[in-house]
Amino acid sequence: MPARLYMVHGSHPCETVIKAFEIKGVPFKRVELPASSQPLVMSVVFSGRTVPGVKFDDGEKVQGSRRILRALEDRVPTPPLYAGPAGASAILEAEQWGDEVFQSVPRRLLWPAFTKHRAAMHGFQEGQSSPKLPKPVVVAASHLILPIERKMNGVTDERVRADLAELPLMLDQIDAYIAAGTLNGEQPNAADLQIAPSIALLWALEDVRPLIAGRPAEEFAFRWFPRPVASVPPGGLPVESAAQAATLPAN
Ligand SMILES: N[C@@H](CCC(=O)N[C@@H](CS)C(=O)NCC(=O)O)C(=O)O
Repeated sequence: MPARLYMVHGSHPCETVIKAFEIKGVPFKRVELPASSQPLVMSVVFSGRTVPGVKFDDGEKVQGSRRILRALEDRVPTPPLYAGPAGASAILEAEQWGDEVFQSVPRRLLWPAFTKHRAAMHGFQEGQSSPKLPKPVVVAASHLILPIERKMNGVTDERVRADLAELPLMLDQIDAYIAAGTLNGEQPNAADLQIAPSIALLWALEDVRPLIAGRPAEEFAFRWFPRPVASVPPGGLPVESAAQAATLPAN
């Protein structure tokens, strides 16, 4: 029995793990959970609430994108995910930042953006293994899903404004990792796999896309991952917070 990846379609840390499986050449089967059901299912099958989680062929269960990448590296050391000119400690530090700081930002912005554009949720089903639900069903289901996701991800108006204000600095941080060679080397490392899918999901938010456009971070995001086919139209997020923060004079 190949490894089983418990995932939600479109989840960016799940994309991290899928790409790592592909790079390592390890066969795996996807167990796709319906969006917002994962706290319930994952708490029963694993110990925590979140996807991704993997049941390896030897029976070991590992939950969390960083832990899963480590487990893959232990099982299949080549090609290495923690080696490269930048050195392992720089890769580990960037990977940790990508997981603990940056990864939550697209999650906190996606759901409020959908609140204004519920029908846009329909396009995000593209590529899922189960049949796509019709648009009116998706819009009806959004009234159940959006409040759950907002609560699950700690979305508040203040937090959204703060995320948008901090986003240009976070993108600067990514551009600096790229300039230093920590990200975007010849072969993808664990930090590349952690950070690129978060930028890709942010790029799917048309309110946020202009903040990313033309940066080294944009080209980097789509070097190993495809551009999202679905997007959320502008107007759902108070992007003027980000614009104001970007034009504040440095002191
Ligand atoms: N940082 C962790 C957590 C991942 C995470 O928060 N996943 C979201 C989906 S993108 C989730 O399952 N959320 C459910 C919840 O917070 O209960 C990782 O990289 O594995």
